[in-house]
Amino acid sequence: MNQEIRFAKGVPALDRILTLEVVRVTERAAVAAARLRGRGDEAAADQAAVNAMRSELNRLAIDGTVVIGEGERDEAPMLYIGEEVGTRKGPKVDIALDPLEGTTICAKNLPNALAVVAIAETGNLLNAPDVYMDKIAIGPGYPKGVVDLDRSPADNIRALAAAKGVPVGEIAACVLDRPRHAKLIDELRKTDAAIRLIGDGDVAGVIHTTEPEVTGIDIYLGIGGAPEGVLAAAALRCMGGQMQGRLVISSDEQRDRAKRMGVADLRRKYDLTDMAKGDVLFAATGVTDGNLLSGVRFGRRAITTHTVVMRAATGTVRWIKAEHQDLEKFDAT
Ligand code: VTB
Repeated sequence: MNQEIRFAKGVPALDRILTLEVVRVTERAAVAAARLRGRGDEAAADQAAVNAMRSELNRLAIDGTVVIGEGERDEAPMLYIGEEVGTRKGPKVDIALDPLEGTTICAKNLPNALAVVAIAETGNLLNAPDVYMDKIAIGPGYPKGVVDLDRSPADNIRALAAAKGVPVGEIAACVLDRPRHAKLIDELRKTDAAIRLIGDGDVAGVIHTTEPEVTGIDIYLGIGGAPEGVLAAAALRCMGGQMQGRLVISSDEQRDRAKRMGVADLRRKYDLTDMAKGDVLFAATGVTDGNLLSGVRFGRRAITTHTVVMRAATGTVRWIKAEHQDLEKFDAT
């Protein structure tokens, strides 16, 4: 699969060893966040995850630049956009990350909080500003273009049901539970589709479309963060599926920010490869229990983590359940 990516320059695009090394980065962030699950303190959990992810990233043999991170340099002291990470002895890569995707989920100990990282060759990840993005995503196995951001939600649901060969009432859509989605939810309900309303965590929401038999989700729709859109696109590039996104710019300040980050056409409809091109690695470790990944377990003798790690060039998806018996490694910086 995807031979043209793998051998584009006669050598594998990304070092395959990285595929396994990157697991430690999300594992460590997830463990740090999980220690603060259910404490009602979003900021503390996020900070713990950021610290842990950063120190582990700096051990990776990469010459990395954060392109999707914790924010712009003046607002985020660590893992800000433009921060250079890794040992600097290794391939030049761009990194999209979210040490704790779903800070509120973690603070409330609800399902599907994740620690997430995506790595691609320099220039291959969309440098999305921290604004909203309108998104639509489905899993693999459907004809290209079966759904489209520019069609009505009802048309999309009907087309998806027809392609899946099921009645519309058996299609389930995942939507962020926000007042801005009142009209979308109303239109979806009129089609008879089932809606799963989620509080946060649309990276997980998009990923869930790739395994509808396990997650019960066929399609993700609605407006969430643009950085989360790029992370989700990186995951779908590896797992298969279709996704489109369009920035939602609601102020002059946001427009200027987007322009500064190199977005020429603010109304552009991005597809998967516009958001994550070439070879891409993606890893996510469960912080809280979720539909595809279990959360971190603190046992008497070991800490158990559950991670999915995958690579676009080969389409290999690995589910790694790790038992960490050397508990001190999680305390060292
Ligand atoms: C979503 C959600 C994230 O931001 O992208 C959301 O998936 C969008 O922002 O987990 P609003 O909360 O303003 O709707 C998160 O909640 C993360 O911040």
